[in-house]
Amino acid sequence: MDQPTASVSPSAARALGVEAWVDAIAALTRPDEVVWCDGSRVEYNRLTRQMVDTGTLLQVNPEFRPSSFLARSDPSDVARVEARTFICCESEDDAGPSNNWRDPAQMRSTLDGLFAGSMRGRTMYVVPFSMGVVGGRYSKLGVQVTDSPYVVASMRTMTRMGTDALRLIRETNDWVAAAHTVGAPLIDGAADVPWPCNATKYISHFPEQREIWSFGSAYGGNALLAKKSFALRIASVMARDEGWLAEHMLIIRVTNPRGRVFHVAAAFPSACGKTNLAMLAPSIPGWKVETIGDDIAWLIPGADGRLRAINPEAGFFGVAPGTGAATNSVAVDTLWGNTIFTNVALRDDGDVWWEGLTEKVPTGLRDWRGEEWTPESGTTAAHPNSRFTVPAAQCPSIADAWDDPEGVVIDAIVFGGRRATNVPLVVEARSWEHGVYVGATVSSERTAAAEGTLGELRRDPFAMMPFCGYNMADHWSHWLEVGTGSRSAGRAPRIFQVNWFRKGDDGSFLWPGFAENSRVLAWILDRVDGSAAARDTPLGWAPVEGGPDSGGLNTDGLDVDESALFALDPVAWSAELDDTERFFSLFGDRLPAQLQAQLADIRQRFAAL
Ligand code: SAT
Ligand code: MN
Repeated sequence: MDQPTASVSPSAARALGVEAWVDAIAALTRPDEVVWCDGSRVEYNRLTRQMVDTGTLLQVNPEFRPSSFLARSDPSDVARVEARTFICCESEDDAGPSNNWRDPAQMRSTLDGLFAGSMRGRTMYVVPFSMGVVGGRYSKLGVQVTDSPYVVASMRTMTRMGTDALRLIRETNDWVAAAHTVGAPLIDGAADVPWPCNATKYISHFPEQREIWSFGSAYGGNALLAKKSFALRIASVMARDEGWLAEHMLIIRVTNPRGRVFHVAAAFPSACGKTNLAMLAPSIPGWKVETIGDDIAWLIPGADGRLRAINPEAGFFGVAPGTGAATNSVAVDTLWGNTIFTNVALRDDGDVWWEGLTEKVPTGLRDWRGEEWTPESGTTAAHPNSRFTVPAAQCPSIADAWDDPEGVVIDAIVFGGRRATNVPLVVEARSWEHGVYVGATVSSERTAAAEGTLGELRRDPFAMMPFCGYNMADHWSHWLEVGTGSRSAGRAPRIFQVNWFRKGDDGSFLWPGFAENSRVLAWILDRVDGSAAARDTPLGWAPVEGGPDSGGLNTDGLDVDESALFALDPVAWSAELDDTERFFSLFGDRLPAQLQAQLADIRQRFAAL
């Protein structure tokens, strides 16, 4: 290793190029060795073999799934830690009330202390990558350093990583810097553990410097910094500054029975079925859904006023439990090999298993901690936030255009949450402003994707609450500008709200969901196409009653209670709108006046019922 230039801070060294930055991080963290990753298959094979040797990975029986592995995390490191996720911009107001703000200078000094010597006894890997195809017009570059080979292997699946990206990084010196350590130095030859991490965690973002510093975790969004940290938190700030949108959205291509092709972007909070919708196998004849992305969309207004979208990722980091032949057979078929599973259960034949994969629970299971497990154990075999990491290109429903650097033109935007009450199956927003209001008021029951109390109702505007790198109210203003400003030329996509999760009085789901969601998609796209009928409701345009013969929602052959699915209880809604008003008030004078006006308009519509 070259001797680094004395005491140049990594942030200052960045201006001198990636080598200088890497040297400065190495000088701070003092790894035994620095390895520049080339992103090759050979390198991936070497790393995974090495992790099998050290016990970080178990090889899944290759007869069932070639080149696939199981990682068992430390039981304290199983999900994103939102309380330890920080936005460090100069002004606290710019982070807004929905982020944990820290003073950048203070955070840097805390991190300097924590990172000092944090990689001793370990190898520091340098991971150059591109979000979006290398060299693509809308793509962005990044470099992550990490002392976790598990993170390196995962990043190879989730991004375009390696030599081609590095060449552009050197050429342009325009890249996002991401420093990651598990925070577990091996001092004096101390023995390692399969999943090193630290009880102290900091997932820190410096949006103004386009920098990420993550300490103490190796799990998902805490550690795969290209994902939520870069492609959402940092990218949302780049997007604000440059006039585009970085969103927590899946992207699909849908063909209707008449052969017309549409593209849909849809935002749902983590673990609310984005991957399932992205890989939907329609239950109704003549419709076809192809996958472009399952988690993140970068939306860019084109010169023609239309929004184009790319999926900046190269893989899926999907929730395993609940993924089975009946719910998402496309995902099951995607996982035939080249997959890293984390915190799922292991069968005695060496294959993996999780709740919902098969109806019948196999015998001889070990749970996600490696303990013997039976259904009587009183726990789940797979952790509720257990994941698969798999190349997107392996998905049988992947669209040809999924990696088109020009992106696809978006026809409809969908917002959804997990709501047992109040929110109808589907409505169409009356206008772009109303659609932004719909996005801003998404609320959802808490899932296992982040730490916290399951089921608790929380606001999750645009499904971006944990992921917006700046003031959420400014994000709403930015959306208003993108869709109604001069560049949009009145050609912005239509906006819809859906809720697959409404329950009846007996507590059971009112809508079957999964493949049947294609019926809702069909109504949405028939609206875009001009062929579906709708009635005005206080919340927007809802399908007319009377089913497909009247141009309404196709529920043929389904046993569903449409009136319950679309019921609007004025008393419950009055309370919900009061809650929205309280929520809006958190944002003070940053709240765009148009959203306050939408709220007043909806109140009036309920009053007039
Ligand atoms: O852990 S991740 O943030 O990557 C997954 C998620 O919560 O959506
Ligand atoms: Mn997500």
